[in-house]
Amino acid sequence: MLSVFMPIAASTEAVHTDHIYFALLALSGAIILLVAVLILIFSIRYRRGSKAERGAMPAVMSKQFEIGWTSATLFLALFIFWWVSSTQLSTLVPPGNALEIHVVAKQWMWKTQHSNGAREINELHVPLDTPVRLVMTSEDVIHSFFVPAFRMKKDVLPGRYTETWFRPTKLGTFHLFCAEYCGSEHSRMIGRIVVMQKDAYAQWLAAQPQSDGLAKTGEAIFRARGCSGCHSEASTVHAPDLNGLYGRKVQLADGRTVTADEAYLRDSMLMPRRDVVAGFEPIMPSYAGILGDGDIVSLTAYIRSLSAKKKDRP
Ligand code: HEC
Ligand SMILES: [Cu+2]
Repeated sequence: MLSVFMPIAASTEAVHTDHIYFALLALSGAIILLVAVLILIFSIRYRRGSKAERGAMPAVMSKQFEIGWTSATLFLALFIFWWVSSTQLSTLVPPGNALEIHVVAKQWMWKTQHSNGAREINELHVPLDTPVRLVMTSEDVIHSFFVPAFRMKKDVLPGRYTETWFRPTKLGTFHLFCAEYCGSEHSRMIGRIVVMQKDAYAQWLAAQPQSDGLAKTGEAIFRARGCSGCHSEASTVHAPDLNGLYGRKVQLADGRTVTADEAYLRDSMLMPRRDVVAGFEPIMPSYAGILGDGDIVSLTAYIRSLSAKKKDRP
């Protein structure tokens, strides 16, 4: 029934958003109805010439009554605030196991890239029931990634990375629109999201021509930002070898042992003083404010790929 009025709801977020939407609609409807009915009753009861009582307020309209309904509405408003903001905030924090997809918008197309490097234009294939995290940026002007079936809209900005995520709950093909006016062909900046069964997605992904993946981008940043100056085998600086680092246990100078996961790699780049590796001087500069989120994602993929290569070696 609802699908007559609303686009199909094809993600967990869409269902939550619709609950809020219909609850607010029902609440506003009830208030409008109450006010309209009271207006009607009063305008009949107190019409000119009627004999209705027009003296002081009846005793039920006491101070307690005023305080009661004022605080009841206050708490209702606070509840709505809590409900909506907790739902909205959850879109900011993707689950840790989310599939990562890079999106680049430009006049006038969407370019998407999967973690193995497979690229698509104006299309995005994703597996069912899997959290998908989008890391997005623009090559020119502001665009906005809008998928009505997921109730998802996020601006895509030049020179900055924005992130969002969704968990598709229905198989099928869904519209992707640009929701920020971005030039003469804005209205034609349309794509589609194809939600597939997990195994069908795996097959589809394996069949795509490989191209430069995140790791490759990360490698370029690794050189451009001077990481390789210290961390390469040829370097004269005493810095740890990053080959095989990912997933390994690392002994730190202060005696702790940590596992080199994504968070550790990220902290190593942004706060190198916090986890100094045993046997090394804390000479690595902090890259906070220098590396964007997307750079860190690519560098992490690159460091991860160094582990993979190591394993492949005979
Ligand atoms: C000036 C030399 C220097 C530069 C430049 C440098 N590093 Fe480091 N890096 C070090 C040293 C020395 C350590 C070990 C001490 C520590 O943990 O701070 C280290 C530690 C690390 C670690 C933890 C290694 C482990 O075995 O646990 C990572 C990851 C890392 N660096 C990545 C990077 C990345 C990525 C860049 C570029 C964005 C970079 N480094 C730039 C010198 C450098
Ligand atoms: Cu656009």
